[in-house]
Amino acid sequence: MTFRIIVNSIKRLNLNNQSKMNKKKKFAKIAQDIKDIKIQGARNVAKQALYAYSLIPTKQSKKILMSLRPTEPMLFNVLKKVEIQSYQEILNHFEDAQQKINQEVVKIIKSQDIIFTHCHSTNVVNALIYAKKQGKNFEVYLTETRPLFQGRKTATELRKAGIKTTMFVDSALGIALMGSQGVKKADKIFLGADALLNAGVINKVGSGLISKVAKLEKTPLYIVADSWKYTPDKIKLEQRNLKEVWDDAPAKVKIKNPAFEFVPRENIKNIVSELGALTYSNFLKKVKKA
Ligand code: RUB
Repeated sequence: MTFRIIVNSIKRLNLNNQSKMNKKKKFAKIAQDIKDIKIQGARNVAKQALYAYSLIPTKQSKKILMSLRPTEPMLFNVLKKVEIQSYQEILNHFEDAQQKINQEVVKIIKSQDIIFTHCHSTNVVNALIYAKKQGKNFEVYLTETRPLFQGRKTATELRKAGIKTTMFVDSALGIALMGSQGVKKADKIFLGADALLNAGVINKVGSGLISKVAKLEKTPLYIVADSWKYTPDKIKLEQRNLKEVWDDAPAKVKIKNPAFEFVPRENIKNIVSELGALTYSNFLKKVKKA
């Protein structure tokens, strides 16, 4: 759905008095920010969409919110759960799940580890900050994550927490993962997830290549993610605005801007969720029961 269609759909929402107008404005702002990736990351998108839905809890508003980010099953799951769970219960889930994830991640990190991450994942960043607070001494390598530079957000948050942080341009990820030019090779990889599927995971573009290098190098790859990102359904991979890549590109230069990439389950050591740090098949068994 393009933004014009979102705005027109919002106009049709049947609201009349002043307080309803304010809610409508807030709703429109959140919907636009999700669409424009000003609100980024699966967890933040789902949380903000839930808040927007609480402002205007109608079928039409749900339809708008569901259309904003096709690669985010947590968004769909939360908007379905809101029919059977209260707003507060769902919010509590986000916090409880993060705390359980933190407990698992702290067990995985060993002293002096170099941990590689990519893009910005709230589940990953929060867990790393928790590990640091628990006295774990480790270093993080991360990528810039072009074209939107989410790596800068990750680096800023990690440094604020006093974590030793080194940023690499995206195309230097081989140097960070394999070690060369005086750079020590990363010991572990922590990636977030947008979607946890039966065959593997979807995360920021680059994650598929990172997982292949991880396999070659025998570097354990952990997916750190809330289990509410699971879906048995087929998920569409978002293609983003080409202007993000090159605003004034010469005519006829073809540009591709895929936002996400598939990571096959064979390349993943564990899914670290609130259900525990589990192999892929054990995670699927548990999540299907849950
Ligand atoms: C963000 C991204 C993150 C996941 C998980 O992509 O790929 O790794 O969404 O994030 P974008 P979280 O910035 O394009 O949305 O752990 O915050 O749910």
